[in-house]
Amino acid sequence: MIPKDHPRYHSLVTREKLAGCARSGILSMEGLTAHGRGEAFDYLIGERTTDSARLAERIAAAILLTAHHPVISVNGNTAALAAEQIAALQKVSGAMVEVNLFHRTEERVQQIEDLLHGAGADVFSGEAERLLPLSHDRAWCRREGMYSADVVMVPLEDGDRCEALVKMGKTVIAIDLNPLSRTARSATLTIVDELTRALPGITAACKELSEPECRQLTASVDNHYLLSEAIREITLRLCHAMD
Ligand code: PTJ
Repeated sequence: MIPKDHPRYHSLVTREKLAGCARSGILSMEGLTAHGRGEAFDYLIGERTTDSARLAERIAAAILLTAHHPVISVNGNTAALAAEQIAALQKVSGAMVEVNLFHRTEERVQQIEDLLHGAGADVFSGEAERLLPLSHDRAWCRREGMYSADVVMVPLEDGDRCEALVKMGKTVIAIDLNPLSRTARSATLTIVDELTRALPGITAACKELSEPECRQLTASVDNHYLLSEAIREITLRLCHAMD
């Protein structure tokens, strides 16, 4: 039992939830280590949404709203942490939700799809094919889903699918707390924020942006600037910690 007055209450409750999801198979065991890396970077940015991340969330909303065929790709970590938030973003953005896994088994795909359905998401399922130019199982996706998408959102990604999607000509929105990762650097737009803060931020922006604002934001994408700002925030915090 985690006491409510524990200074790391939120983090401990999240860890407990993820451990349960790992036991039930929704989260891969490797997903626990990915979460640990995310927590470390979240510490470094101060466990808050920075100004540059807030801007990135507004740009992400504009990209989703103006896309022809946007797809939100969901893996085990994303489903375990934020199934309801994925459903909420789908409702306001009109994006398709598709499960895509690195540690893929049919059973895990089904479990994650069921979890998303239960949270209110409309999941695009059906026959997957090995369509992406990758030697691992993230290559499996749906022809009418991610394969034909013009915009793909990839929360908590490993870099090579992100690179492959960009090479295929797609606009890729990453959510990744590590501004140095291959994913962060190869995506069209990277939101350096914790998933459960970033998703409501994008959803809120989807509700409020006007068409001219969307046009202006989509024309302003500068991932290099956003990543530099994230690194600047981390550096500032480290410098203050030494004062
Ligand atoms: O469910 P599967 O089988 O598809 O596997 C998913 C994992 C996460 C295991 C797989 O995609 C993986 O190995 O990812 P990586 O390469 O560890 O990358 C995950 C990235 O997400 C890292 O850069 C972390 O810093 C970052 N991250 C972790 N937790 C969060 C996060 N970013 C935002 N919010 C988080 N909560």
